[in-house]
Order: sequence, then structure tokens, then C-alpha cells
Amino acid sequence: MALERTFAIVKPDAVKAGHTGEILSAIEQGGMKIVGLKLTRLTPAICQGFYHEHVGKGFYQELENFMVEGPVVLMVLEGENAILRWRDLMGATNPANAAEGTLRKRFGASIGRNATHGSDKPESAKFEVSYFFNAFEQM
Ligand code: 3AN
Repeated sequence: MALERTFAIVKPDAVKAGHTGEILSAIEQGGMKIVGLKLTRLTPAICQGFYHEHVGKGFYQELENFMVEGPVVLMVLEGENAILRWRDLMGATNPANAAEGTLRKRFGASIGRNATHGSDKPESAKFEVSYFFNAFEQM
């Protein structure tokens, strides 16, 4: 087991629907610590930098349009195996395939509008955390 940090987003659909509190609560109830937190609105340029691996793919424009449509909550989470634990809490990318009780099952509508984001591996977590949070913004 390793103490890890990962990056999480409450996406515009879930913020708009008023699920931010329940999602933050699920993180804390799940035994992880929120060590960085901000409410902001992404721009297309910020989105392109963040999702650089997906720019040019067929679904990218739809993803960008969605991610800039309203405020998002950005977080840094800490805990033992936080990367995998946060992904388990979120469930599968496509809410239709997500397990009962997971956040994407509860709050996601489709593979595009799927309520939350989480880093998929340590290298992504490192990049994603530092893309949005400087050292003074992480406790
Ligand atoms: P995850 O967020 O589960 O790691 P990725 O990295 O494969 O999933 O995809 C990044 C984001 O792009 C997903 N969270 C999802 O919202 C969106 N996405 C992925 N595949 C599609 C698709 N086929 N159509 C629309 N959006 C997609």
C-alpha cells in the first residue's frame, strides 16, 4: 500500500444538478482526504491542455463542449491507493456499465456526461494535479 494523491473533477452536469455535496461526502466517507479544492470554470484552451491525450479523437469536441458548459469542482485527493480507490468509487466510464452504488451509476447520464473524472495512473495523477494546483494550494 502506498499513500497516493490523485486528481478528481465534479463535472458540469453533477455541479449543475446539485450533487457536489454528496460526491465530496462519498470521498470522505470512503476514507480519503480532500487536500486541494476549487470551484472554477474551464475554457477550451485549458481543456485542450488537460485532455491533450484525447485532442483529435472523434469524441474530443463533444467532451470539450461539455466540460466548459458550467462550473466544475477540482480536487486533489489523498489516501492509501487513492488513484484506484477513487476510480472504484466513480465506477466505469460509461454509467451504463458502472456498478450499483458508484457515483457514475448514481449521477452519470452517458459516457460523455458521466459526472466525475479521476486520474487513471500515477503519471496522469502527477500531471493533472500539477496542471491545476500549485504547491500552496495543496494541504
Ligand atoms: P476516464 O475518465 O474513465 O479515464 P477516458 O480517459 O477514456 O475515461 O476518457 C476521458 C473522458 O472522455 C471520459 N471521462 C468521458 O467523459 C469522455 N469520453 C470517453 N469516451 C467517450 C465517447 N466515446 N464519447 C463521449 N465521451 C467520451
